[in-house]
Amino acid sequence: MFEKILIANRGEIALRIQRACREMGIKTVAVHSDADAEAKYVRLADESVCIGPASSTDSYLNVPAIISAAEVTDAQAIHPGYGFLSENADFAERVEQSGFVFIGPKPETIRLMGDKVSAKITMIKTGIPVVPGSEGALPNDPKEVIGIARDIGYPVIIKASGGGGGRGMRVVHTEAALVNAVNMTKQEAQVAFGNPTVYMEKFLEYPRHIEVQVLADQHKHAVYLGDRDCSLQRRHQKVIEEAPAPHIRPRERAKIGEKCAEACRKIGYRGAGTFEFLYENGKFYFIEMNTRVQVEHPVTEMITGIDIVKTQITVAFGDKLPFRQKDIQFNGHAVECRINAEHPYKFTPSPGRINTLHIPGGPGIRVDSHAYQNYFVPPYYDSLIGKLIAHGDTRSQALSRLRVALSEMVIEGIETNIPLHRELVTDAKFVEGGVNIHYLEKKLANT
Ligand code: MV4
Repeated sequence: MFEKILIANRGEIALRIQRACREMGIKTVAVHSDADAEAKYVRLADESVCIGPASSTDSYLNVPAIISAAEVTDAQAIHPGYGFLSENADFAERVEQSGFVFIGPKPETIRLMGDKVSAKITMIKTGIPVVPGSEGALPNDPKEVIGIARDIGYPVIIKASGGGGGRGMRVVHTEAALVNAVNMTKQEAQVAFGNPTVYMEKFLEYPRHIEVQVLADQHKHAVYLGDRDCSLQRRHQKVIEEAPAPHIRPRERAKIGEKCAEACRKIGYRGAGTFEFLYENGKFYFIEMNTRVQVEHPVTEMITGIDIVKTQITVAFGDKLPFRQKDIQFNGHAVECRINAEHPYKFTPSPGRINTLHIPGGPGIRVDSHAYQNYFVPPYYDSLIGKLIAHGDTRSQALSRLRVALSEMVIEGIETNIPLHRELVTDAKFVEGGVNIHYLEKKLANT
């Protein structure tokens, strides 16, 4: 196994990756900005290297500084976490060219999935169901574009191939608005992503966001770890996630899961991955694939007992997956609340010092957080300060445990979204399960 891994990230995920390494007897190198010099995961790491000033551009996105840190500390592999450089194919390539292992898929796979048109074409070829649409880049000829939209039927959505995660999209309701909308989206895409390519899909009005977690090794083995429902979101930021997705029959889960695992085998996927789907009227429609570990990975870990981060490391080393699909059992239900340093209803960031911190516990409760009493939440990065995850034999038990845990949890000195979570976990529609992607924003607009 690797003897030393550099963790190219910060916050709760840096601590999460470090815990996996320490459990495996692997030494860790933390890299950090000036603003994170005092962080818990920096102190707990075997070694640490300051890679630049507070601004992410100069530190956590500073590729030469990260590679140099790996060189001077003699690390063998780099774990990118999520966000920052985690889905940057050029970074993965530089890591490999410098003689280190990138803990993730091959650079060409990251590049393939980063381009949403090539990702979608790839998935069509492997038999994954996709949203009906242009099935490739839109042509330049406006007449052809109008014809494609007529075939699909309005409303349609125009998406930038270089976008993803909600960036570079435009919904079009009428033919009169189409050509202008396509041109606007192209221009914006050129500015934002340096790539004017756009594609068209049927706009699904009330879908759920359901994603499938996969793990694959470089020996063509791949498994699915079931699904997660991440529909409760605001402005493309997930707020609560859960596994499994409510009201999906086991047969249906196995069918879409097996398709995802099969797609991994066909494309030679390596590592952890997530297939994102929209789910409407009983059907799954692929939209994007994420090639990183995700924020919400713990809910899948809780229901499968599989450590996704440890598995990422073993398959990056070249080991075979230590289990087959038949070995994977889904046990109960898990729900995660993202705890953010922000105003619970205005959503304005609330950095500053945490002067009181009480972390909940008890059966089925897991808290992934780098925060501690007197920790200063820096203003430079995203506002996630931790995740509260509750597991139970049933969804109802997981929610009961989550309610108790939220009632015990105290964070003072900064504002957090804990009061919002306390409301959401008693919301009648959420408790029923299966709300669509617009539910939270509509609820917030009405209160
Ligand atoms: C869509 C859609 C409806 N129809 N595509 C937003 C994020 C990006 N991953 C894809 N997104 C969407 N694509 C079609 N054909 C609605 C969304 C969407 C959304 C998707 C998942 C979770 C939250 C969302 C919020 C608004 C819009």
